[in-house]
Amino acid sequence: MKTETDVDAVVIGAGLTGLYQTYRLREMGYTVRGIEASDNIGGVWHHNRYPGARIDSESEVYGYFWNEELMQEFDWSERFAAQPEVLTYIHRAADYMDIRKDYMFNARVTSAIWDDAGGFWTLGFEDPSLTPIKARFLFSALGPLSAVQMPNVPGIDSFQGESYHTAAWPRDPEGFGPAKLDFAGKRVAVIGLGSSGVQVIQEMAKVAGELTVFLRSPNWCTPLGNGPMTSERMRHIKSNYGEFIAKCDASIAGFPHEFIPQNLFDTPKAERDAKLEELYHGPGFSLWLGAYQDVLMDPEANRYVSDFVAGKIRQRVKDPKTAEMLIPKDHGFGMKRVPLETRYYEVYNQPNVSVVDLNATPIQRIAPTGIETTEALHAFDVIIYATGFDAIKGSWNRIDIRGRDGMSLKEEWDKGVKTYMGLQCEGFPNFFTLVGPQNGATFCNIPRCSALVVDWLSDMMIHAKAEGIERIEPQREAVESWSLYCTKLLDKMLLGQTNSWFTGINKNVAGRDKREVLLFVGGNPRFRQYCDEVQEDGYRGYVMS
Ligand code: N01
Repeated sequence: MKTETDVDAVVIGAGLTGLYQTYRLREMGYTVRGIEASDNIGGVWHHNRYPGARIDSESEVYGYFWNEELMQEFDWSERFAAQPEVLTYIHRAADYMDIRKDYMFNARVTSAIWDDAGGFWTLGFEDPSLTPIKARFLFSALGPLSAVQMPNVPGIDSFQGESYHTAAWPRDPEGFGPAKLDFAGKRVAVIGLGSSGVQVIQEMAKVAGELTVFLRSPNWCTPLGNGPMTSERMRHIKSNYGEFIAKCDASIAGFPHEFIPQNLFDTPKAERDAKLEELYHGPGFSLWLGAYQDVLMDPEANRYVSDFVAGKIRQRVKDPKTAEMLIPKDHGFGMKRVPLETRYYEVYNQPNVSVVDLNATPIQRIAPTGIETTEALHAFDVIIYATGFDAIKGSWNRIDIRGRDGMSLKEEWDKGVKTYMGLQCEGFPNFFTLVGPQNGATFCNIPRCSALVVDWLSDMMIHAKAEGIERIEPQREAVESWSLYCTKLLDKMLLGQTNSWFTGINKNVAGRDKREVLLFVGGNPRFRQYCDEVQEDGYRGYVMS
């Protein structure tokens, strides 16, 4: 017998994706409750407030393209907006959706249990004073990069100075940016050289008395190309938003960059070198996502571009030994997420900046006064952990999610992730993983691509409402076939053969040392086409009752 629920649907997460999904469900006439662990909206932009945090997407394509009014109203001040402005944008979007009233804040979900007989989910909370909620449908918009990960070194709590993780940075109580912390003249350590590390290093180098970078794996970084957004350019964007959207939607990852439809070595050397030079200095991911079509697939073409970028690092970093340390040796250009930078490499020419090579002298422990490597105890006033996330699966693994017969999502995913369209897993009815493993939005410009997924799922929910459908789950064959499709696509890409969060590797998390197929790398157009075909085919691969 059907059990009454508190609400039709729950959406976990108040980031860009969760807010929009909640809004769409409400507007379709579902009763919906948004649930957020934090005290406010914004998701990663609420938490990642470290100095220097900004988007690597062009500002105008980082947002809700469905909201024409907001697009026409909002003026971005920089080509690549800084974190406080992105969060301001999200708050303005929330005003438009009048969405805060639909959310519970300070409510960390710790369990989600499916009742197969009653056909509903029960969500339990960390805070025992919160009453569990029953919902027919569960949408998880947890964020693939939100489960904060500390390094697995002993002694972290023993440190007597200040310490911060980039993704859990203290907030300005009066604004949307970071707390006003004073690093002037201090001895600051940064561990981690991903996108967060690169950005925070650039800022710390300006103020710290001594900045020490603890380097384990350097990344290939290219210039961001930031600058003020002139009112003329903003006007141009507003009058031509349609073209910007079309360009993003035609590209593999939802950015305004397209691969050159030509192989690198088919282009005369002088021409290709000039092109690489132009792309290197181009905005955003110009070189990563806008170079020759074979660079991310053909090892030789990739080596050529890697050598080109290595040459840039050697030019920009004066000390040859330091330059060599900063050139990746374990992967080629673009096989991992490319951090974008602004005078990052020049930081290493400053007298107040030094590097500790952790490959030569690994960290032994965090000591009360600093960081102890196999070589020395380095004393600090501040340690900044830019050590990233338990990416993609981690956000879901931190909740006890149990489907039919008590099946644990984490245990299933430990055996190997399998999904249908990155949206549903077998044995977990009415449960949707937005921007989750193997979803088209995860290897994409997330606000744009996740909104497309939310729209698609919302069509499915409209259909469900019209047809009185109360249970949606994927067929086993559909799951097998989607997961195989993801595997085949990833196999063609060099990034599939590289250890990184893209492929599920995390040296800080036990059991995360084997590569996995967590991404759909077929590109946004192909994912959308697949979605359209499934829909036209009466939601092929989904069992609805
Ligand atoms: O995290 P990361 P992130 N000892 O995982 C090192 C998005 N993002 O927060 O590779 C020493 O990339 C680790 O070294 P290794 C973006 O998608 C976007 O920087 O494990 N070092 C690595 O260098 C990005 O890709 C934006 O050897 C340790 C670093 O920490 C994603 O978030 C800005 C260590 C972690 O790098 C994640 O970026 C920021 C240890 N024990 C983030 N543990 C923008 O849009 C880890 N490391 C601009």
